[in-house]
Order: sequence, then C-alpha cells, then structure tokens
Amino acid sequence: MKIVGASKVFVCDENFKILEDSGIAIKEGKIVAIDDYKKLIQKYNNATKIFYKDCVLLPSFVNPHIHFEFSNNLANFTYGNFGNWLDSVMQKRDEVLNDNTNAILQAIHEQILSGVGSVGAISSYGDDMHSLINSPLKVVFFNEVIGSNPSAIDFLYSNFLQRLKNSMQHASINFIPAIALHSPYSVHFILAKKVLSLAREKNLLTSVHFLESREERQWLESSQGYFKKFYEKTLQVKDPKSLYSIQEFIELFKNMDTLFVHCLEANVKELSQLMQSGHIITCPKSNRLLNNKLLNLDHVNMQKLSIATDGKSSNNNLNYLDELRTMLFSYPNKNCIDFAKEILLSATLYGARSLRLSNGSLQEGFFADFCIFEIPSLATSTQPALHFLLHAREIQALYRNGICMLETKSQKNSN
Ligand code: MCF
Ligand code: FE
Repeated sequence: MKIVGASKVFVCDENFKILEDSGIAIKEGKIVAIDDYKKLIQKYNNATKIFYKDCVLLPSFVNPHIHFEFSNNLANFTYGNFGNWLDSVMQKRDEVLNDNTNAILQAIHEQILSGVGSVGAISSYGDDMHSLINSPLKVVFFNEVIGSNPSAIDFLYSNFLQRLKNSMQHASINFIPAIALHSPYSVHFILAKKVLSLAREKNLLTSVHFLESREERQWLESSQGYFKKFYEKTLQVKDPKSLYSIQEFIELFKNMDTLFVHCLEANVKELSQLMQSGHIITCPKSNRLLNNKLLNLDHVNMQKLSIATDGKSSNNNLNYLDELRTMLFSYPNKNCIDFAKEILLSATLYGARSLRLSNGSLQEGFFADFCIFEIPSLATSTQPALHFLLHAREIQALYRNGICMLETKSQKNSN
C-alpha cells in the first residue's frame, strides 16, 4: 500500500472536484481510496507515504493523437495550406523519417515533462514501437494503414498485419495495440473494409483522420480540386474519383469505437454521427498551421472531445500544456474560468474514455496514473483550474500504475 498526497488534488471527475491537503491510497497499481491525507495515513498506517507540499496532484494527461515517427521535422514541411503541406510531406518525408530514434526519445521526454502519461501513438512504420514500450508512457499503439492503389492492397495489408502482429506480441496493460486508417483520401475501400473487419473481430480501437481540410471535403463531395491534381500528378492515376462519399465513409465505422481526428469541415449532422460512433479529437495548433482554422465547438459535446498535439509534422513542439493553452486562448466566446475546467477534463477524463483507458480521473478502481506539478501560488487561488493552466510548466513527478516513473526534483517532504 502506498499513499501519495499533495496540497491540492484535482480529482478530474465530471464536477471538477478539488480537494485540499488530500491524497490517494494505492494498491496493486490502482486507486483504493481518495481522501484527506491525514485520514488516509491514519487508516492505512503501514503504508509508505509521500506528501508533495505546494503542489498539485492530478491525473496524467491523455494525448490521444501523436505521430512520434515524424519528430525530426522542424522546418521541412510547409504550413499555411493543406495541399502545400501534403506536397511537402511527399517530397521530404524520407529525410524527416531518416535516423529518427533520438528525436522519438526526445519527443517522449517532452510529452512526459508536460504531464502526459498516456498517448494514442499513430505508428506508420513501427519505428517508434520499442522506444514507446520502454518508456514511462501508457500507450495505445495505432498501427496505421495507408494506400489507395488497388494493385498494392495485398502488399500493404500484409505489411500492416505484420506490424499489428509484432505489436500484439508486446501487448500489456501499458501497451495496447490498435488500428489507424489514415484517411478517406488515402485508403482504398477494399483495404479499409479488410482492416475494419479485423478491428471488429478483435475489438480493437480505431482512429482516422477525417474532414481535416476543405480540399478533403471537396474531393469527397465532387472528386474535384487539390486531390484530383494530387491523384493525377503525384500518384499518376487517370481520371481519378473519390472512393467514398462522406456518408459512405461514416457508415464504415458504425457500431465501432473510433477516434475521429480533426473534423474541421464536418457539418452539424456529421458531427453528431461521429460523436455517436466514437470521439472527436482536436489538434488546435496543427489545425491552425495546416488549415488556418479551429474546430467550431458550438455543436460539439465537450464530453466527446479530446485534445491532442498531432506530431511535429504539424506542430512547433510536443508540449501538451502549450496545446491546452492554445485551446484556452483560441475561443474568446467561451468563459475562460469554465472553459479551463472543460479543457482539463478533456485532457484527462474524456481523453481516457476516448482511448478506453481506465485512468484520467482519481477514482476508486482506476489506475493510479497521475502527475505532480509544483505551483505554490495556487494555494491562494480562487480560480485553480484557470491558474493551473496558465502557470503549470513542468512535472515534478509522474506515476504510472502507482509507481514513480520520473522525478525531476528530489522530494524532501516524505512522511
Ligand atoms: O495529422 C496530420 C495531418 N493529417 C494527416 N496526416 C498526418 C499528420 N501528421 C502526420 N501525418 C502522417 C500520416 O500518418 O503523414 C503521413 C501519414 O503516414 C503521410 S500523409 C499522405
Ligand atoms: Fe495526425
């Protein structure tokens, strides 16, 4: 038994309850009690204990969409227009992906320092697998499938199956294999159906980039615009046509659990269909850079929304707190005090639900996946969620399944 306490505890339940001088009792990786720290140490008097003074203890963040393999990118890809970005990816992908091991390790570290404990990692090639398995993160590992050329389907499917198999061999409570379909403009429907039937059969979580750009919507609706040229010139396809309508693509995911990433161009009806088939993931900095736009939240149920960084392929860094602050500052029509709480819940409780993880909230029976930030000024705050979002910088400690995985400063206040 272990007890960990702090001056402030953000429970991250639906009401955003905050406790003072409280803590959690942990047994076999899970939370068994949450209460006043003094009461806990009396009740479990044989437990090892640690109290973090002037600190906030909260569930580690859940970043449900990140491409670690692209972590070498700084200025290789071009921003400001989705088509230009995709052209630059096609041109410079190889140099960005080359020799990426150190960049992946650095990216994992940056995630952790900003409080991320769980990720949804989109893996295009499997190059990030071992670094992730050996990291302090809890990982949902989305093996990506991509390819629209019908003559390459067999090869692409068997390559995907091999990666999925490799990942299955390492499955554990900290590493959960899953499936990502790249997008409706890049995956042939035969390939999509094969992969989705496997996901259904094995009850694997799925993720897909969907309605990210105006270019994508135009292609799905009329087979015109940027993607017509992309197919003709880059992929050398004659008289190309979209392989799905928007409705046909949504249909594919019926009765599944899917993370729909971006959805910037989805209309009200489509958003409601997507929220029924899973969760919406928004990546504010990526969306700003690639599409000059942010998700309109007017018709989005915040409980169905999670916030992600995307990869360095479309972001200046992988600091999750930076992403949350971007979110906070990007919606001036929202009351910043309430919105700060909603953002923190999306980053914890709702993010965990989108990845089907039993964490993201300090509740009995949940995994003890949490982190500690030292912020002395929060003691007198009357707006703790907002002030936390504004001033949190770097974790002091990160725990996974009740075990301290990283400490940035040695703790003098034990016992
Ligand atoms: O989410 C962003 C933008 N939308 C689509 N794809 C990617 C993003 N960041 C990286 N990607 C990757 C994707 O996983 O780009 C590659 C794929 O492997 C090539 S896209 C034809
Ligand atoms: Fe992405």
